[in-house]
Amino acid sequence: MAHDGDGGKDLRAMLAEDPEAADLELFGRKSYPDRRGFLKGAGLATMGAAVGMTIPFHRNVPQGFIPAAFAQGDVLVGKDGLTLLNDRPVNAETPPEFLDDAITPTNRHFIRNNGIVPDDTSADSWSLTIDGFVDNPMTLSIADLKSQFEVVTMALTIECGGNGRAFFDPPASGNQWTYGAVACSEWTGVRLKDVLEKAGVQSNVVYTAHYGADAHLSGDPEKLPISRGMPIDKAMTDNILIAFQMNGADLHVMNGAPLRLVVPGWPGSCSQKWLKRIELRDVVHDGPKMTGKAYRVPAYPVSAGTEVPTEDFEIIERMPVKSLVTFPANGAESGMSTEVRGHAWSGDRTIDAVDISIDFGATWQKATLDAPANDGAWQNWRANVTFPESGYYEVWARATDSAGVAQPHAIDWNPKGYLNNTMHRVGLKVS
Ligand SMILES: Nc1nc2c(c(=O)[nH]1)N[C@H]1C(S)=C(S)[C@@H](COP(=O)(O)O)O[C@H]1N2
Ligand SMILES: [Mo]
Repeated sequence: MAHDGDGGKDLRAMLAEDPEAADLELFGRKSYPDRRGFLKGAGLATMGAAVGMTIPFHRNVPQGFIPAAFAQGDVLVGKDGLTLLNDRPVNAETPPEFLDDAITPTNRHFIRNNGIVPDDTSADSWSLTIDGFVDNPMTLSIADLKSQFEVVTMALTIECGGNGRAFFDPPASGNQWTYGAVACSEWTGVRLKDVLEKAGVQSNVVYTAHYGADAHLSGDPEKLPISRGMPIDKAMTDNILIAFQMNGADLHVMNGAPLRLVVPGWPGSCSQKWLKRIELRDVVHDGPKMTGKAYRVPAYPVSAGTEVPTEDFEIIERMPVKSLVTFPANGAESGMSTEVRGHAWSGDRTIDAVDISIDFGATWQKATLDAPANDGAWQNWRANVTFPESGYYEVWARATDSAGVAQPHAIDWNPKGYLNNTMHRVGLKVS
């Protein structure tokens, strides 16, 4: 351990040598309750986003340093109440009771990063390139997007393909999302379709390919953390945005500032953040997280734990019918009657009904269901339930979509734990 001349300890040298040991010795466990190692090796933008402002002396920040701001309060400035699942890359989900708003506020929108947030996310110098099989390849600034295309605002649901992975048995590797890798914020931007039409989609195009500015975890500039795409027919639908605002303000840096795709109803991974380039391809895109077992499921039901050959996997397209109870919270105490409420959604479809049970599925009552704010938004629902006597109850919610498909009690297992749309159950202590 390095010491300075008069016997005091040289913080910078200690941190350079062994950040975790230094942090422990200097600040002790009590100063940083659950934050040990948080942001270890994180990029500057992650640090800046975490403390909520730029760090002028960032060049002096030792590798592995934990900003003192993390001693108290939230890990991520501009986010509130999120559960941190991983710090490198940053992944955080929102407990269901914090998703109670009809439109998800930015501070409650989950974060799913595969790589390291880009350092430079300034909107003024940002550019988006449209190329590949197009008649007019284009590079556009955000100002160009605003001036050349109609600007629209839509409420759009983004759900990670792995939401609910925590409940697979045998367990599936990856972030152990429970319920909260889903959100429906209001996004402002231009329609992807309008931009692609201006670029002139050639007749051989079958798929889009999306590229962002985030770096691979390895730091290798040749590697991309994620680059996904979608069939061109999907890309030409009206409710896919290239968004530069979220809930009426700039995007949060963790949610893709200053520019991202928002593709409602399909796995969140289609919604490329820090969007720099869209390429139109004459083959199904094969970027990182398009192939192998990533965002792919066996083409047929398999029993739990089965080894499935990679060639039997297919790309996940629309997300299945699902609902969430956002009030009351699981484990809450309740009076003899209460309002129960939440949201329901189904990729590329609407919700026809949400049914509620307080007797473990023996009987069901219909919830009042709102229409979606627009195509691609989740639907809010509410019901008043009355309990016959005091005791422990579970509120179950089951959504049925416009194709008549209802949420199951249990779903087929798949190797990577995608598409878990089992009914949400909330336990209540009623008296
Ligand atoms: N550039 C880039 N875009 C990305 C990702 C990423 O790691 N890098 N993660 C994707 C995944 S897997 C999901 S679920 C959504 C999550 O969006 P959010 O972090 O704004 O909630 O972003 C997608 N877009
Ligand atoms: Mo995701």
